[in-house]
This record gives sequence, C-alpha cells and structure tokens, in this order.
Amino acid sequence: MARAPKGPKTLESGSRYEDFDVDGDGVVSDSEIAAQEKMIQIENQDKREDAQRNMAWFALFGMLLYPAAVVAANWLGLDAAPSILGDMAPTYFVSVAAIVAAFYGSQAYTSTKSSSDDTAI
Ligand SMILES: [Ca+2]
Repeated sequence: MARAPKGPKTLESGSRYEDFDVDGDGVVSDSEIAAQEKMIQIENQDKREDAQRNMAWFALFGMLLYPAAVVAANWLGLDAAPSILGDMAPTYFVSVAAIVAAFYGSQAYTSTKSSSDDTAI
C-alpha cells in the first residue's frame, strides 16, 4: 500500500469538510474543526432538548386529558371503557409523573452542570 507523502494533507474535491474553512484561507485549521465540532454538539443538544420538551408536554396533555377520556367513554355509552380506564389510572399517572419528573430533574441537573462549566472557563 502506497503511503501518502508527509506534509500538509488536502481535502478531496467536494468534501463536506470544505465548509469547515470558515475564514476561507483554504486551510482547515484545528481551531476551525474544534469550532465546527462545538457547533454540531450544540445543535444536537438543542434537538435533544426539543424532543424531550415535546415528550414532556405530550405526557402532560395525556395526563390532563385522561379524565376527559373517561367522561367521553361514559358519554358514548361504552360500558367497560370507563372502568378499564379507571383501573389503568393509578399506573398511568405514576408513569407520567415519573416521565415529567425525570424531564425536570434532567433539566435542573444539566443547567447546574453547564453553569458550573461556564465558571470553569
Ligand atoms: Ca481556514
């Protein structure tokens, strides 16, 4: 296998890493790679937080609408549904409360962690 010559490396044409050359001097420096890496981490963290927030809202709405579902099933004349929903309620509410508590707990943990990281810099 032929080894590449020592010295500066070049990117293949059309490489997706060409965008990493922010200042346009034709050199992808270590600091530019580090900056892009940081940006990707921030974007991923943002997406993850959005997904977690949506999940927490979905769980909360499910908990708020649960009694309405029981009333609606009763109103529609479904005989067994209200009692089944009532039997499920204790497990359901505890599970949803655990999800929401985990969400707020992780938010509090990450916010204190990131603020202590900020003071370290
Ligand atoms: Ca550059």
